[in-house]
Amino acid sequence: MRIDIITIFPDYFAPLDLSLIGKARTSGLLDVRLHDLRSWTHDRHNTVDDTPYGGGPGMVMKPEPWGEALDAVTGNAPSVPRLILPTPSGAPFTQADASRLAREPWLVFACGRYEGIDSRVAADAAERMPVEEVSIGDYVLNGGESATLVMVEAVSRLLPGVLGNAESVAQDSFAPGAMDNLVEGPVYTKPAVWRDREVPPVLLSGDHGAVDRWRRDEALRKTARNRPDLLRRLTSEDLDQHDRQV
Ligand code: 6GU
Repeated sequence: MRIDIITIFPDYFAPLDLSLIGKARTSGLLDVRLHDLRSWTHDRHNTVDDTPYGGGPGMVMKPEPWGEALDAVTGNAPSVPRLILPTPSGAPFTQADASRLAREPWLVFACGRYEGIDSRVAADAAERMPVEEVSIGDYVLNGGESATLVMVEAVSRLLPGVLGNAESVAQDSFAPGAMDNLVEGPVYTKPAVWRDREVPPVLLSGDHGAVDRWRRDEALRKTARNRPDLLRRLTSEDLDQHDRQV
């Protein structure tokens, strides 16, 4: 997969050299290209923002550098990328979006700062490519950079060959399938006793059926405690007779 990121802070993406994403890049599974928006400015001060029409606080990103940047990154290519615009006013980014985007060959992230990018940039780009405005949650960040890091990580860990253990993807909280709409319960490793605290004995029993049952119960309990919104979404078909008693 190819991912282009356009930003005024290319250094923000240094973490993409690390860990599994860094390895995916060196092995060629992931081709990340960073672009400094200011290289498409033409004035002495490399201006990327201006005051908002209609008044109000803050600054808005000017359309011209964005138009040139997107032309340069996406033009003259044999294919068309999907353009992602991170913004707190976007549609919520979910695990389903991560797996959908992981099936795309080419994504471009346009990181806005200040009060956002002049709206004509998205309208103009949409004439040539699919465009999505996406938010990573109900809080406000200073710009799209950290949101882009989050989305690049959520997407790239789903690419075939990026994770060591494909099983762990299927088991994740929010993974489609087995434990649908439940978060993962608690996990334990050695030693069996630590600071007088024992690992739940069922996990040492060797009874795989009992372990599965216990894990589902704990996932239900944790979902009820931390994510009552998810629990309310469970249908009666999602729940078995045993679940109803938990
Ligand atoms: Cl994608 N961008 C910004 N600036 N703030 C956000 C966000 C994105 N998602 C949640 N808050």
